[in-house]
Amino acid sequence: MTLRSQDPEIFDLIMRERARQRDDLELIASENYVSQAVMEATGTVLTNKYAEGLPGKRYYGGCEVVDVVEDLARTRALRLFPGSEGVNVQPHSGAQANAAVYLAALKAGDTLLGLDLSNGGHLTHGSSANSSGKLYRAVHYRVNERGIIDLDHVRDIARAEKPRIIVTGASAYPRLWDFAAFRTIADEVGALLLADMAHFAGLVAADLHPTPFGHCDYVTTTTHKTLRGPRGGMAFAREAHMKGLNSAVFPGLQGGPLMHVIAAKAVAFGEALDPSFRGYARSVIDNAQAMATTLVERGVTLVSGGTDNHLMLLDFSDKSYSGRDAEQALGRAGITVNKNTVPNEKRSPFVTSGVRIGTPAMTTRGLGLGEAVLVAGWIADVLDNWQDEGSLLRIRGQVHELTGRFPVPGIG
Ligand code: DSN
Repeated sequence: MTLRSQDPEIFDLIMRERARQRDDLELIASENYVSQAVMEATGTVLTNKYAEGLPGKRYYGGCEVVDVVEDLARTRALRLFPGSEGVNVQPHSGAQANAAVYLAALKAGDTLLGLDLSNGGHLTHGSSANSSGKLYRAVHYRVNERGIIDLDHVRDIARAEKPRIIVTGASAYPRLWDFAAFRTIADEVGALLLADMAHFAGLVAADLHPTPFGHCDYVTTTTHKTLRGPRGGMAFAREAHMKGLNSAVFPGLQGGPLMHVIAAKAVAFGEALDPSFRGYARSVIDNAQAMATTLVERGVTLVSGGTDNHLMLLDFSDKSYSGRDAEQALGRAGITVNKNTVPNEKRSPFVTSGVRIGTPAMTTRGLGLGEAVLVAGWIADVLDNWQDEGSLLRIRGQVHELTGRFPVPGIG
């Protein structure tokens, strides 16, 4: 029986979400559109299979096919990131990948040093609300008054706190990471070094962001952001750490791997290995920089003044409207973003003084430099008229006219 006939309620909701993704302009920096092939692999019979363990060492029979699938995913992941030594493709998410690294590398109470959440870091980098901040002693570095990570400040904290692990990577940091410099700091204080490259993994794969491989003991990522695969995670480690990492993923944290998602990861890695992926990643950055330039010209304050990667952080600290107001106004204009805290945030995390904007999804549907400038102008128009319903609806019409000309892969 088809989904439509068996469960029309869920079917209709999926159709509504499909239309939303097609008609609105998706600018959430951590989202993307997967290809038809990735989508297809995700919806297959592989969802029926239990495969606890690793290829060749499973706790279930009938794994001869999924063993090959997982081996392909691992091989392609290692090819995609030169310098990587070993990988586990089973983490269900980036959060699970980070938790696995901590479980493998730390003892309860060990010190973890990561970027502060309100300065662009992630919950799993030691937030008190997350297990990483409850099980371990988390301390944080911050960005400077220009919104940039100051390595002297990181070194000072590392020397004072003697962390067991230093975490690099962020959810809302628009600049590049200097992993070689972090390695020097980690070596000086005897710390392990983790790169959570979830946001910029696709840029690393395209050789457009410094690679963490060769510098970091562990590298984690999601697979669905700039890498443009299915929702999921994976974790890399130096060869010497792989046994511990594998045990941390299973049985440490997870049970059966999601083999349908692992198949889709393999498909996405195959796509990212194609030379055309570099062109996509280049456009992601070019579009972000064109949007940043236009927004600054229109008087919008950007944390750090611009971007080197796929995202920018708009700072409304000195405005009457909040991040939540801006998110809602942009939503009414057909532009989807997320409110975000900014450095030295004065408002609550539910309100915030910022909005994060990213270009991975709009670039996937083919929008280029001309459209990026146009869209940035609309964003500035929305902010200037955030309480004027007529202006928001007028812009919504323009947004939908634009998105109508750029089909979404797999949706049309
Ligand atoms: N929620 C993701 C993001 O939006 O960056 C990180 O987990």
